Amino acid sequence: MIPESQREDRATYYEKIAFERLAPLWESLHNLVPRQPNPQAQAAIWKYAQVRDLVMQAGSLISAEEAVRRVLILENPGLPGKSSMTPSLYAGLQLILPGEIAPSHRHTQSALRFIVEGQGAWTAVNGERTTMRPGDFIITPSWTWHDHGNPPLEEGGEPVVWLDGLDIPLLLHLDAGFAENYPEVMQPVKRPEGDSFARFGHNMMPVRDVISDPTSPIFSYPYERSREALDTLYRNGELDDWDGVKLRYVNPATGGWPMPTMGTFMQFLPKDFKGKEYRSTDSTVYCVVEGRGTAYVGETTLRFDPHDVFVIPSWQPVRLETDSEVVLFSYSDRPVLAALNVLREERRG
Ligand code: 1HN
Repeated sequence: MIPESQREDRATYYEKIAFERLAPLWESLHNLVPRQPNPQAQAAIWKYAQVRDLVMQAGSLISAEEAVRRVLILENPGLPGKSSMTPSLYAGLQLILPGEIAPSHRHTQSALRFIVEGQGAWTAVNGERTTMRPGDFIITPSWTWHDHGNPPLEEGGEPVVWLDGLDIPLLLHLDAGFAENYPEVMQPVKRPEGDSFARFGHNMMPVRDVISDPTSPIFSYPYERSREALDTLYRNGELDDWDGVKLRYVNPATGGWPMPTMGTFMQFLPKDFKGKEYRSTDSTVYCVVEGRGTAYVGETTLRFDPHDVFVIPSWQPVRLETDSEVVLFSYSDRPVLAALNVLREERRG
């Protein structure tokens, strides 16, 4: 132990140097350079059965147009007031009602939409609309105009809820956020629905296209396709002891991630799966598409049902178990960690 007199000398010294905007590294070295990640973010789950009514209630409190985006932020209990799920990722549940339009804008933050409930709403990106169905994964690339809409009740519109995933905390940290509103409520539609999928969605692409954009030219990855791939692989005998059958979504033009800052995944776990333990330095947000099970995250047990959202912070040991066949969508900051060469993964035998 340090003698009292020395402690006082040091405290006086720290006050003195603070006037010169100096601080002693030796007091914070262990926190600044931890032996391993020590996340403030906690493993946590949002039960859809508990939040669904609250999301729907927002629908009668404020219009999509007034709200700009009618979203309930999912805030990690370990990061209060930060509007963050993890230090790099944001998550929210967005509601759009029949007949509504969420006005067009653009920002440097990349966004993904994962459709949770309802169908028939559309999102427009780069002059093309895509129709939303449950389980679809949709991209809004950085700095692209985007607006969302839902056909009126008379045309069969129904409330649609999706999970928004954005790299908001990362861009905030980097002070790299820009945003602007489109002069009209909606951007003009310039290409028919399905145009980008026809160009890039069939293991082919336009013959003379040169790809310079890091974000995928496909902006909707329909659930039907992803589900069929997982199903076929499982029937062919594919089953990893940790992940079950897990695929990552790709940018078809590069083979890389769909977006520079977020990786996305879809996995299938059979009934009574008892996954082995793993951990990774990417922080992952999961959305349950089908089935029931449990994620054991360190000391925390997360029981999940369809449409629940849960988060696994960096380097937390996790095991997945199931009561039924399960399909999980997830997104993480893996491309960022990989680009910085600090992606670590440990799969325990
Ligand atoms: C945004 O533009 C959307 O376009 C959703 O749907 C959530 C959260 C923060 C900032 C922009 C959207 C957002 C957002």
